[in-house]
Amino acid sequence: MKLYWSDVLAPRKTCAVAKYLQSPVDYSYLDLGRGEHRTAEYLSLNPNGKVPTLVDGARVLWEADAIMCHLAARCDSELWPQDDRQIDVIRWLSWNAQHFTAHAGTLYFEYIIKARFGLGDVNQAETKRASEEWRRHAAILDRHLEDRRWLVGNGITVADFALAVTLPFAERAHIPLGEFPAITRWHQRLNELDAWREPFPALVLAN
Ligand SMILES: N[C@@H](CCC(=O)N[C@@H](CS)C(=O)NCC(=O)O)C(=O)O
Repeated sequence: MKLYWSDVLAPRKTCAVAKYLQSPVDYSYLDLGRGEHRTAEYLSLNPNGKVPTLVDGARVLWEADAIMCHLAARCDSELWPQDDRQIDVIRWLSWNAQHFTAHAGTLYFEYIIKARFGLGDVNQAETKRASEEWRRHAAILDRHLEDRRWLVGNGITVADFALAVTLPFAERAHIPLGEFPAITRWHQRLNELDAWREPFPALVLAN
């Protein structure tokens, strides 16, 4: 399997899952600043021109959540459960994409990505709206996690990797994580995993 990645948000969760599962993956780094995700060759794999992309034999997969599920299914991991829990995992992945990480992602883009790639000033109206929306959804997650270790069932799943993806950047992205004690505890639990703290292959340091 070959995983095209870069050291940004969506690939982070796929790299974390690949490392956690010790998946047999060859990593291929794309330098977004140099437009390596917009070459004709890469666009033939991922017409969105986004990272990550996974190539597994004849199968080409884009969308980080689908890639995480595929990696887990490949080794029959409970990260992608095969029973009733699967519906709950899908529920949280969907909620996350539409709400929780959508709003945190706006903050990550405004405060981190814009500065990194020289894309202009922070849009204050956008960050105000995103912070309010994030807080509203974080309150729902915080209640859910009050008496749970992980999002679904008793074990970690791809949903935990997906929902937490912006939280390592909370301070720099002005995400008000500290207001939500149960989310903070849950993220500390994830931080106990090497794969979560340091998901990217060493290659990134060489680039
Ligand atoms: N829904 C996609 C989002 C992928 C995505 O937006 N990737 C960003 C990095 S986090 C990217 O490739 N940005 C480069 C660009 O848009 O030019 C997924 O989950 O894989």
